[in-house]
Amino acid sequence: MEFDLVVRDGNVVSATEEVFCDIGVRNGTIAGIGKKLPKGEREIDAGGNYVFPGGIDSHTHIEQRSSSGILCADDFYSGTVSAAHGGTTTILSFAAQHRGDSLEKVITDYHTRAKEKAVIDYGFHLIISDPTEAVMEDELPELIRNGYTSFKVYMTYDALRLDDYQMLDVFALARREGALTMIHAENHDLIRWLTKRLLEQGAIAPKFHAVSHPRLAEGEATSRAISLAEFLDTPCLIVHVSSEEGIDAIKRAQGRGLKVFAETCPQYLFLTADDLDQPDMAGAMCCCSPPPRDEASQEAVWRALADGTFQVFSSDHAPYRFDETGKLSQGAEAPFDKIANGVPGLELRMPLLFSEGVLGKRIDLHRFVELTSTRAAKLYGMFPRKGSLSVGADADLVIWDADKEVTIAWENLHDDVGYTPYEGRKIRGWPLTVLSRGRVVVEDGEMKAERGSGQFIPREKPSSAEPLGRLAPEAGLLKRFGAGDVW
Ligand code: DUC
Ligand code: ZN
Ligand code: ZN
Repeated sequence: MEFDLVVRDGNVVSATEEVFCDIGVRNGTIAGIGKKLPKGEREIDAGGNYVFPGGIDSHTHIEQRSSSGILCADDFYSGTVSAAHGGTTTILSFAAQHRGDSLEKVITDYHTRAKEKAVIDYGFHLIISDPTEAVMEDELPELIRNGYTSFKVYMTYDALRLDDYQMLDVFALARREGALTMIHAENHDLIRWLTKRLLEQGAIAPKFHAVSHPRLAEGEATSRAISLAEFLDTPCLIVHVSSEEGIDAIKRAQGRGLKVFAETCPQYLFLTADDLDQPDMAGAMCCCSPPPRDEASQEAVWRALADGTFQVFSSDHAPYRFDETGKLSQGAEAPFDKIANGVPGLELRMPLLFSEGVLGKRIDLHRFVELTSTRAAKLYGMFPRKGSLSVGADADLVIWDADKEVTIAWENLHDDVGYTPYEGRKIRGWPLTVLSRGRVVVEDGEMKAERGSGQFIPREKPSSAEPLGRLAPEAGLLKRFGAGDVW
């Protein structure tokens, strides 16, 4: 038979097209797209439902140990099972360097964690917190060449942050090696200054986390990061943008033609600072950085999703249980600055955006696909293998029931976190069947894939990371004045 599997009669939607047709799969890849394809060894009737490319969640923290030693609640089994139930077929997770770590060891450890457990495909971004000579001269360039073509740096957190000088070093390396730098942009000293004053007056409850990370801290750091990247003529991607201040800085840069990309996440559309104001520390469950803001910020984020300022919508799934292993590791009444930062969301990422974004008429279906899958594949060097409904692409498909009504309840989700910030919210639309490389991973709400059946995806150097060729004017001046290149 020509096909191992035919997904028949789907309303097939890509980032640009919508066609009622069949998709034929052979050896895990898409081998035919058309009407009335010949019978396959296995047939799945899509019944006129949408068929999307499998979701790509390009910002997840799985089985990651934080700099203060707290382990995320999800390992690569529960994390990928949960992702798959929500329509995601590829995750990019962080392999986090803590100071003193060699990158080679970090990567080896994360591979060991993921290999035996993942049920869907995965890749790793590095987190660089210690740009030593060995890291910058040898380890990072080598890893970039081996398929780890993006990394994240932090401008805040004592144990992770890089100063501007180090950021310049990192940007210079990214430019030279063709990697994409992801940036956590918040002004460290503004947060530190405010935190000290809040704690001094006894304002320690979780809600003060939202006060201690002001929007201006995000706006300022975003502008600064963009300036440093522009100076070195290297693209960058600002992660988890939450505020109009951040969005404005990004828009200004994009308006000047710079390659500045940006990501936002469900918590900035569906939560506000008021969700941190709950009795008995419960607000800790919604503490993340940057924090959720207010309704005007939510509107600004929706607008920036619709107008293309954001290219990716990821979960920033950073799962910590509401107990002493996670959120309350520093005690049941710990001050806000000692609460592990992060919220869960990888299973609900696509359903939330579909329900409120597509059905709420804020974005169209193509933008939904672009934001949840296709653009991440392009930005991070996986396209067209991932994020594409084309012959030769991996058969990562989601058959999506647009009418299914769901009342969100953690007990129906598949992560190991113990709560969801979206409990009780009513949404419409949920995946019916999820296929990864032609394998049925989820069917009728049941997990069908084996532990360890997900594959590591080495990534190409992405065109997103190619410099514009616009070095700062001082480069020309330097040449004219007769000195050697310092870039
Ligand atoms: N940054 C992240 O990317 N995730 C969780 C917390 C943080 O600060
Ligand atoms: Zn971050
Ligand atoms: Zn994150």
